[in-house]
Amino acid sequence: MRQTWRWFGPHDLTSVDDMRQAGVEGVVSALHHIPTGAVWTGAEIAKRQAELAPHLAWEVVESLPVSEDIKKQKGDWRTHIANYKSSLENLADKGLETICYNFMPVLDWTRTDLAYRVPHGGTCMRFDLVDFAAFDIFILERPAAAADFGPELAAQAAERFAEMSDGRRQELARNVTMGLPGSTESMSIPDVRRHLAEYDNLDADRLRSNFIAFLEEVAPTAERLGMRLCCHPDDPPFPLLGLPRIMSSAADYRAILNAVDSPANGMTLCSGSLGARPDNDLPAIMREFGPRVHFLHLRNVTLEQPGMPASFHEAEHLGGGTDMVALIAEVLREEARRKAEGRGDHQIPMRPDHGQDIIDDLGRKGQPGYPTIGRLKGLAELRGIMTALSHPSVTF
Ligand code: DNO
Ligand code: MN
Repeated sequence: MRQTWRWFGPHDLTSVDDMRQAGVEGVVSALHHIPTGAVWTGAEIAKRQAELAPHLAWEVVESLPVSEDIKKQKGDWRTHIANYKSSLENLADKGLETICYNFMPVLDWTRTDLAYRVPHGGTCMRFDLVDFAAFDIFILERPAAAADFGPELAAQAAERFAEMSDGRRQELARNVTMGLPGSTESMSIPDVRRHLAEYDNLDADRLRSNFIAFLEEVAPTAERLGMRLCCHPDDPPFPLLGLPRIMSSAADYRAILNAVDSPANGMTLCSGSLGARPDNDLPAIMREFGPRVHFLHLRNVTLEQPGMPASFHEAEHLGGGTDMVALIAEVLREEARRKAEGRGDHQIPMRPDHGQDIIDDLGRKGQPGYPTIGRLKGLAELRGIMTALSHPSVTF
């Protein structure tokens, strides 16, 4: 596994030296300042590379975002697909081959709390189902929300909302609508309503066929350029706000990877996102999709009640519900197979995904989920497992 780290650019609170001291081998980054749908030029790509040189290199793109127009096949979607291909050409030209993206309508990740206190005194991000229902029913006032949650949850949400201070209501709205890729800005409630209205007649089947149409266009380009596209799962992996979600389970990935059967059409295995659903068996998913797993996000979540959807919080990397040792063992098995086949991409890039805020992270206002010390701890723990399982006395 190649040990990588997400870096948001020169304004990131983690410096290049911090990454080097954490033992990072390669960097995951994106050009967040370029509007979604526009072309990433060679000059802009080279600038980010220069910001890391000479000590580190940009090795994985996360994310090259897919526009809402492409997801809906509306407006400028054809231009956006052509631009996506141009961006791929420009990235390949600069040596970048692994491209992560997601296909979630409107929002990227969704949490109700960005600094939930855990017993050791640190904080983490959390998704509270009752708070989320309160947001949906009483703040967003989405007409179908109460019925979607059912009477019991809707009643709990009403009680919770009545007890909430104005400050907490505002904070909740800000947190839920913050999941824009690479940004710390929230969407306004009217903006969210406008976006949702656009999906009124767009169900999961239609979203899936739009996704396949996108891949049929871009995967051949990526394959020709020797690139690996890898779709990040829905986070959390269940429908929210009445929007369809189509990359939440092994069955979802099976459908998409089979529909466009190219090595360039692959998966970002995010154990934290998929792990928020009890029927996702992460080691089994790694075993099934191994040859098409091009990037790994390793983190863990604790489900707070049985069933799905459920509240959850982001656990320490080796805590939570996913057996990280079993998952890493599957990754190492896959890497050994690739090596035996002589595949050039036998080393899969991994990054410690979100971390808890601990020690000097507390009180620093960085990108939510991306603290320096919390991730450094996660990386160190994951590296320990990788090192132990890669020891010559262990064979696969
Ligand atoms: C959550 C994070 C995501 C991810 C994007 C990729 O698990 O890894 O926010 O960065 O969804 O497109
Ligand atoms: Mn992830």
